[in-house]
Amino acid sequence: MRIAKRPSLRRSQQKTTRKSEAPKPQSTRKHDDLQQSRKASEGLRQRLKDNADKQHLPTFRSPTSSQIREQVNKTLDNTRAVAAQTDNVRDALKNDDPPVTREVLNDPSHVTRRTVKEDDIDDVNGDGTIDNNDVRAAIEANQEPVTEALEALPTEQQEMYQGLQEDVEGDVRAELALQEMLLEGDLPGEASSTEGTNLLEELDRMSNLEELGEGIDQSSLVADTIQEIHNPSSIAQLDTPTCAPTTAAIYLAETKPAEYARIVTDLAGPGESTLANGDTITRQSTGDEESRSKSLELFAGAAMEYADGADYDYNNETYEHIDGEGDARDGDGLFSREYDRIFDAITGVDTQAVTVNDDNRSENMDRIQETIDDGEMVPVGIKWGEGGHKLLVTGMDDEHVYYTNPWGKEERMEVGEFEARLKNAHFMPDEKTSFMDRFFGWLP
Ligand SMILES: [Ca+2]
Ligand SMILES: [Ca+2]
Ligand SMILES: [Ca+2]
Ligand SMILES: [Ca+2]
Repeated sequence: MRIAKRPSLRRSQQKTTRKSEAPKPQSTRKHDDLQQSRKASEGLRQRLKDNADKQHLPTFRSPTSSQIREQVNKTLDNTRAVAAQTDNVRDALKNDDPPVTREVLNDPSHVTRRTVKEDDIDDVNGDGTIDNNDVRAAIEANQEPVTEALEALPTEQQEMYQGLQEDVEGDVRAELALQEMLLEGDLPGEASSTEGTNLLEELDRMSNLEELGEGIDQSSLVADTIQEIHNPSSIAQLDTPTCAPTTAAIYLAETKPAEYARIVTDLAGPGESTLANGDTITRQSTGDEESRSKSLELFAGAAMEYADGADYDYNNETYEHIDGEGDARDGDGLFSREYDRIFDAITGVDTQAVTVNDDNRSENMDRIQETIDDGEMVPVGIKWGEGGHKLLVTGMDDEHVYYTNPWGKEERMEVGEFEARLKNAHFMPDEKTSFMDRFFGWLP
């Protein structure tokens, strides 16, 4: 039996979220209402037609007039719906409410959760409940194909894999994630780190670090990193004000998994890592009260310290940016220009931070769409409640914008509301940006 066909700890859909393959929403109530009203109006038309047939009268004078009538009704309905929606969004924005059209599409368990739920795995053993026994059943079913896949690798790589297997043993979710990365061809993986190493080599280096920073458990670090790279949508800031570096972590884990593993390994061991642009980031103290993964805690702290610049000392436990006078600045997140700094550093190119206002709003929506169509993801800042929130846009169609929320969820929002909330966006370099764009917009 082979269950690998049905991915268990589901890999993020963000790579494939495109117009034609948009994931299904959890709630389809709106859609159902629409279907019902469509059915109702079809029923009405049929009754009119039946009556007309009985009386030998034409239903509508000509196909043209019926088409016009239908079109007019449809347009009116749409206009009313859009107006109602716009009012809701306008009220929400005015009252500092969170997004009203937001829908959670996939909510994988955070890697430190240790247990699974419906969004992670199916009822593999068929006992009617979703729990770790299903993960064990999936692992068992994968044994044979895993052995086959391993035999196809050079001995050195087989040994690296076995070393990782020993590290994660007992953490069933990490065990399954490791298996699936092998079966899906993510291991050994492309040489995507700036050092030219692949994912297997970097995980192996992590697994064999001789000295680690205080409070870092090697096996947990390996297990967390494997699960995060296996499904970057599970990377979650939890209750910390770190949406910006967490979004950067998701971007890296998705686009250059070996690089994410390399940076985390550097930070966990030596305590310093040189990024793609040549700058160095430094490990911050770890051990916050939240149960963030150790990998994210390391990455986010170092990224924050780098992004807030030399004028601020970032505290990874209180999440404060302390100035030269010893005072914490207002707001614990990052400015858009600070996100630009870390995004430039991890991509190794001069990305463009664009501040969105009413004059360039629709132009930037087009640009996001074009970037998505080119297969790129777009980090954006949007108004969320009283403040802002960083997200990674992964898809867009006529009705919805799809994104990974650094709360560890894949979500979508209606295009109109997303557009109204958009504050800034970060694009790969081209000629369109202006210097001033880099200095506005604030995000916690
Ligand atoms: Ca079960
Ligand atoms: Ca700093
Ligand atoms: Ca610091
Ligand atoms: Ca830049």
